[in-house]
Amino acid sequence: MKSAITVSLVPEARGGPFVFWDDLPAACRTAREIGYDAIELFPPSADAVRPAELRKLLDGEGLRLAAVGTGAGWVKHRLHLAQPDESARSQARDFIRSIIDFAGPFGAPAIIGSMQGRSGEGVSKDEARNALGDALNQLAEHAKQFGVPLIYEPLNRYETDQFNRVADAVSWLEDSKIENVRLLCDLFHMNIEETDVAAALRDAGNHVGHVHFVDSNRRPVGHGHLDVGRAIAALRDIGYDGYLSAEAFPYPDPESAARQTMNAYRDFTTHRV
Ligand code: LER
Ligand code: MN
Repeated sequence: MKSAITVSLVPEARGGPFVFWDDLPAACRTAREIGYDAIELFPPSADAVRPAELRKLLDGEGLRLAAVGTGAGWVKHRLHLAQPDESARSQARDFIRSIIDFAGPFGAPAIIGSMQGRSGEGVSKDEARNALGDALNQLAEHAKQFGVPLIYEPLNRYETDQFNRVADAVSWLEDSKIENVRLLCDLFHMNIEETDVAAALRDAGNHVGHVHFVDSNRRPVGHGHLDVGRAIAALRDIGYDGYLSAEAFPYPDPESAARQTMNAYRDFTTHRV
C-alpha cells in the first residue's frame, strides 16, 4: 500500500477535509519531506494547474499523482450528475470529463464523490441512480484511453442517498454491468454507515480502488476511535496495493496532520504485519 495526502486549491471548500491548502509547491515539498509517495489533488477546475508545471513539481519532489477530485464541480460550480435539468447534468459530465483528461496523462484516476448528487427537486431515487449509472458508464469508458479506472465514492447518508454502503455499490455496479469503475472506500463515511468496516472492505475485494485514510471524526488517523488496524489487515488480506490517502481535517494544523497520518501509515503498514 502507498501513501498519499490531499491538497485543496478550492477556496469554496474551506473547512473541508483536506490536509494541505492553496500553495501547491509548498504542499509538495512538505509531503516529500514527511515521506509521502503521492498527492491527491482537489482543483477548482481542470485548467487551474498547468500540466507541465505539475509534472515539474512532482518530478522535482519524487512524488506521484494518486488521484484528482471532481468535487469542485459541486462546491464551486453547483453542478451534479443527478440534477433535474439535463443540460446541468451534461455540464456536470463535461466537468468530470475535463478532470479525467487532466489526470489521465499522470496515470491518475478522477474521483466522483459529491458530484454523484442525490434525489430531490422532482428527481426520484431511481432516476438519480439511473443518471449516475449513465454518467459512470460514459465517463469510465472515457477513462479507459488513459489506462485508469474511474473512482466512485459511496458517501454517508447526510451527503447523498445514491450509495452509502460499499456492498450496495458493489452489487449495483455488478448488476448494472458497469465496467472500469472502482470504489473509493472512505473510512470516515464507512464508520458511519457500515456494520463492520473491516468486513465491508474484505467483502468488497478487488472493487476497492482507492482509500481515504482518516479516523472516525475525520481527524487524522489516531485522533478518533476507529479500529484502523483491523481495516488495514482486511486491505492486506484482499491484496489491496493502492493508496491510503489522507483526506482529513488539517487538525491541529496541516503539517501536524500530515506527520500524524504518516506515523499511523507506517505503524499500520510496516510494524503490524
Ligand atoms: C466528501 O465527503 C468526500 O469524502 C470527498 O472525498 C468527496 O468529494
Ligand atoms: Mn472521501
